[in-house]
Amino acid sequence: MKALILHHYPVSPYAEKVRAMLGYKALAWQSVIIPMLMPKPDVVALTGGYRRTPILQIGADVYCDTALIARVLERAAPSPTLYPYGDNFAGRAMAHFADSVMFNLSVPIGFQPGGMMQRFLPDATPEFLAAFAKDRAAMRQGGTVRRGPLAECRAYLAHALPRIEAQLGDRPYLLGAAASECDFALYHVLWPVWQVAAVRPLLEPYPRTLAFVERMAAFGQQGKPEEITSGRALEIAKKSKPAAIEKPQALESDGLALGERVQVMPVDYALDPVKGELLECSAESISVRRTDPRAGTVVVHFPRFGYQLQRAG
Ligand SMILES: N[C@@H](CCC(=O)N[C@@H](CS)C(=O)NCC(=O)O)C(=O)O
Repeated sequence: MKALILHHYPVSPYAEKVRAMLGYKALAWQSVIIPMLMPKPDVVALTGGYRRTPILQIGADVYCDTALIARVLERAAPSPTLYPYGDNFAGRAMAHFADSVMFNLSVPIGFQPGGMMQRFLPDATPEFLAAFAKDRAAMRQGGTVRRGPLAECRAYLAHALPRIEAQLGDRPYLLGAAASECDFALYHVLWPVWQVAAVRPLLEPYPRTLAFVERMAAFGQQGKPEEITSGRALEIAKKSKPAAIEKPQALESDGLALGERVQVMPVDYALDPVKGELLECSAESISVRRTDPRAGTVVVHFPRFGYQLQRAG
C-alpha cells in the first residue's frame, strides 16, 4: 500500500479529527506540517488552489476535506470500521451538524486570546496572531458561514451539551458501543474547548461528554507518524501515478461531461477554485486531474456534498 501522507498542523481541529481516525484504525502515516496561513505554495502545488486543512495525499492522489478522507481511510483499512451502524442518515446528520454548526461555535470559544494558540504556539508573536486573524477573515469573505459573538457561541454550546450528554446516555459513543464517523466529528469540535483550561469547565457538568472526549483523544495520541518535508511529498506525487478510477460516472453534472475542463470549490468558505479535467462526478465525490510543474500530474478529489462543480471560468 502507498503511504498515507497527512498535510496538517497541530492546532487544527479538523486535522485532529483525522489524526484520531488514523490512530483508531492503527494506520501508519507520514506527516507533513504545513503553514497555518497563506501563502501555502506546496499545498497549492498539490491541490491547485484548495487551502483548507487537512489534506490527505496517497501518491499522486490528493483528497480534500475530512468527510472524504474518512471514506478513503475506510477503504484503506476497513477494520475497525468508521461505519459500524452503516453509513446512514443519522450518523451523517450528526457528523455534518458537528462539523458545520458546532465547529463555528467551539472555535471562537477555544481560540480566544490565551486559548488554543497560547497552548499550541506559546511563542507566537502579536504580529503572527494579527496575520492569522487577517488570513481567516479573508478566507471567510464571500462565504456563507456566520460566526456569532462569543456570548452567542457559549449559549449555543450550552444548548447542545445537555443533548450530547443525553445522546451518549450509557453508551461510550454517540450511536452505541463502537465509535463511528460522527464521534470523530463531535470530538474534534469539542477538542478546542477541552484543551483550554479556562473554558474546559464548560464541559464539566457533563461527565459522559467529558469521558467521551478523553476516550477519543486517546485515539489521537496513538499514531506515531513519520515526519517528512513538503518537498519530499511533492517528489512522491511527481514520481507516482494517480490511481485509476473504475467505471467513472458523471452524475447530475448539469451537462458537464467527463474530460471537460471544470472548477470545483467549497460552498461554505475558502472559495478557491481548483481547475482541471473532470474525471468523475458521482454522488460521493468529484475528481479532477491537473498538472503542476512540481507535483506532476495529480488527481484532486473532493466530497460531492458541500462542493460546487462548474465549467472552468
Ligand atoms: N470541511 C473541511 C473544513 C476544514 C477546515 O475548515 N479546516 C480549517 C483548519 S481546522 C482550515 O482549513 N483553516 C484554514 C487553513 O488551514 O488554511 C473539512 O472537513 O476538511
